[in-house]
Amino acid sequence: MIILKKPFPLFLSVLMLYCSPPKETTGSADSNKIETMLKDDGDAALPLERIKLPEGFKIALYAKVPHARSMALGTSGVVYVGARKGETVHAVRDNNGDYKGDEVFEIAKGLNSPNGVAFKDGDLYVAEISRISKYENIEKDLSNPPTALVINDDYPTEGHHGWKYIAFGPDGKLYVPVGAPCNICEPEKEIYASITRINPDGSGREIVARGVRNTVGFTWHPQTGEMWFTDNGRDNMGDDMPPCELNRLTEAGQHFGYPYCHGGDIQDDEFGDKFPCNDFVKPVQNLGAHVAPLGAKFYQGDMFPAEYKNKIFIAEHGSWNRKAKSGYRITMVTLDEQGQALDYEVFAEGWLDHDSQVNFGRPVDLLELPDGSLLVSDDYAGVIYRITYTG
Ligand SMILES: [Ca+2]
Repeated sequence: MIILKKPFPLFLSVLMLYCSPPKETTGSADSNKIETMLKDDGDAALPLERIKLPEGFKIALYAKVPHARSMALGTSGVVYVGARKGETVHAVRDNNGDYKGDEVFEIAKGLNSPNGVAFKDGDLYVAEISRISKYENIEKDLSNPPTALVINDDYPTEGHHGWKYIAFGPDGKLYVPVGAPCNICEPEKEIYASITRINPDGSGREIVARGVRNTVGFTWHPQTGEMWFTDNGRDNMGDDMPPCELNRLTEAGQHFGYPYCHGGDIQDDEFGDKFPCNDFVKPVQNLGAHVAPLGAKFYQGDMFPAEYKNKIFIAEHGSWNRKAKSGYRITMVTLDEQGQALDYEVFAEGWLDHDSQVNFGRPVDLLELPDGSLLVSDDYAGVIYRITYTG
């Protein structure tokens, strides 16, 4: 596809010759800003017209951020962005309120898969593979970020499922998952395949969920305060087995089945004989096999039509080893008053072209802005999108 760029108006070009040069906005020796590259025609760099949304919704680019993974919102509207493959945590600032990021800052560099970011009381928390750090009073000066304070460096060091999503719960504790260090195995230490929580100072670690293969996205129900999380199903049981999962934690210490049982009633072909599936908490909703569900958020805003409120949106990053790719989309699950799933449907798709099997992006995390629009990070394209409803 040929992308036509708008010609730069001649009179502006001439004008610029006689004005002082534009202020430096790209990275330089004394700056931690990177080039954001968002221009009026910036959306043309990606084929956003291929993304199908329900009628009345629109998608646009919000920012370009290398390896954009988990997102957290600061008090002043700054969006913090973690990275799994990169080594840098970024912050995006929209200076003029037009819902496009104007400046992207490198907040912390040289980290070990800093996938997780969380924000609380003015401080930024970053999770690497085995370490949680805090950047105090981060918004005082994004161009001169503070030194990291390590609050906990006692998490396992395995890279396999070691990258972390983190978030603060309504109890004020920081929730930190620990994936299984394998595709399928019965780990010796109880911390693997769990979700833990710690105090904001890193102390008091306890396990709150077990039997979780690899959750890379969780949130809390706005009314019940219960934790909901996605889980990525195991590989090598076929293209359509087992399903990935959307789960709900109603009591600390619950076990969600891994490695014995998948999707509520599928016994694992290696470990399934050890315990019956009924010993474990079943998913609220089985998701597609290999779709790789990551970020999950209940929609709380007023921008989208009323029927979207309290639905849970899920970013499906997409399969990596399925014959025909699956996922690469945003789905949503409709729930009844008791939190039972009524429907699992596609909200946004088109990052993957099913005919050619080529994808131009992979959704990772979701973040609702105060105006009710929804940000979507994409670590494949290295961007953040913003979805709005305009009717
Ligand atoms: Ca802006």
